[in-house]
Amino acid sequence: MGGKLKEAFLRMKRQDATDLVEKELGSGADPLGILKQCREAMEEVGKRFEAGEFFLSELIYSAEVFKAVSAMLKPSLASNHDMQDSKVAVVFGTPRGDIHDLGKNIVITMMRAQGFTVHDLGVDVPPESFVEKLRETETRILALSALITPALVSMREAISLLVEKGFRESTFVIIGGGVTTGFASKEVGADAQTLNPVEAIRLCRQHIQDRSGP
Ligand code: B12
Repeated sequence: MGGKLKEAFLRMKRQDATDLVEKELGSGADPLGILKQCREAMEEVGKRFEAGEFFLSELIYSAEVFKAVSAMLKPSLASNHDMQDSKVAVVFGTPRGDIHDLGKNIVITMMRAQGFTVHDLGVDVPPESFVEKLRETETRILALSALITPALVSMREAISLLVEKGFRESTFVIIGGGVTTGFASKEVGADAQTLNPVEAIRLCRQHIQDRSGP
């Protein structure tokens, strides 16, 4: 299906994309595999935008195709859980200046399906709001999503504010989103980085287990 699904994204054919996904899900395909293909298709949309072959309208419409597909994937992603873990709470958001949220919303769906409590602050979130939410909810994990390069600076600002307000030691900071890398993670002062939602869930759970001791 890979080629056909990518083609549907690149030609902005929402109906074709949802028909393909419906068929795949019906035949028992792995929803994470389908998600991976959608992400790759969106990357190609981004490349064509960068190359001047696509315009903002194509970015917007591809997001609509992605939203339609992710609405179909969500029930299977949400039932794809191994254990319910109500001990894990996370403050999540896209930092100041960045309004991308498709990937963030997928990760949140999957975390909630695992029983995590997720405080979703949305997009374009100022550093103060992250700190305030961590304080108010006594949450010890901060998850930040970034898709544009300037948002890495906003991530660093948010983490610097954690340091300033005395929350850094007690907070595990995990970052993700297309523009992040392991190198960027070190640069902004985060503890972990991944693009894989399953790995993100594992890292958060691991952190809580390590903190609570044997
Ligand atoms: C769709 C899209 C849009 C949509 C967003 C809609 C929405 N509601 O999110 C719209 C049209 C609004 C948009 C706007 C813009 N965009 Co845009 N956009 C994209 C595009 C094509 C796809 C992004 C996407 O949703 N991918 C699919 C999701 C599922 O992938 P993901 O977010 O990476 O998430 C996965 C993982 O990263 C992970 N994950 C995500 N978050 C987190 C968080 C944590 C903690 C963890 C652990 C994991 C995790 O989980 C997901 C699972 O697969 C990308 C291309 C690309 N290469 O990404 C460009 C792209 C991100 N956009 C870009 C640009 C330039 C813009 C604009 C500035 C364009 C403009 N001239 O106005 C504006 C920015 C506005 C702003 N201030 O933010 C550039 C950024 C370049 C850069 N490095 O700075 C890109 C890379 C395109 C390009 N190649 O030029 N965009």
